[in-house]
Amino acid sequence: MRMLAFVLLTALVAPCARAADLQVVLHNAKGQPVRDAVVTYYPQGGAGSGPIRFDWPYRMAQQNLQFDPFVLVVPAGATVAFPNHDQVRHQVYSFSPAKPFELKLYGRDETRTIKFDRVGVIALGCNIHDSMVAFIKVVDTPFAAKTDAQGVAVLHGAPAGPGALKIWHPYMKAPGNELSEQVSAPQGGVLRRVETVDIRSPPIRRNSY
Ligand SMILES: [Cu+2]
Repeated sequence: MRMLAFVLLTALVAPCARAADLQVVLHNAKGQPVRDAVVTYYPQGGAGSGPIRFDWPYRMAQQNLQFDPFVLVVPAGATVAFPNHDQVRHQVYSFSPAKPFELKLYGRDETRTIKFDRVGVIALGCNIHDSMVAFIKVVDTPFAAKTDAQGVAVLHGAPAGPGALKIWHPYMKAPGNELSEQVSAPQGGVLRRVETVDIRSPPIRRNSY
């Protein structure tokens, strides 16, 4: 009888389609954590409709002659701000097919915005400072996160069932700088993947000014 009560209780608190968290832990062959990788998840049954929103700012600042952050994830259709916090002027551009653009020179405490409609990777540079490099990853799934300094990314609320888990890093040795694998999100709880990835050293760029 007690067993039956337990089973009934479990059935009550566990609705049939609970969402799971997907946790990805990335390191390189030396065991060092890999940060700034973008982890996305595409449930086979679709991710639902409606606008995608992330809880971090859609902002690519210029500070201390660098872009900040190094990698920014935004949903397709997002408008990204490019504030300049430096004393000097920057001229931000991209040749990437997903959104080629060039902002005119602009100075301290000024900002510009650009809308990114197409899914893809936008490599950013500055015409004045060759060492400034950053990437915007435009995605079409609500399940997206960046690995932190410990190499960890967590995607919350993935629906139970199969789907494609993708891991992208601008310097990953893989076709399109991306790995993809089929996983199955459990009914609740956490699916944890520990992955070893091969990351190239970034190209050395020096400022020519
Ligand atoms: Cu610059």
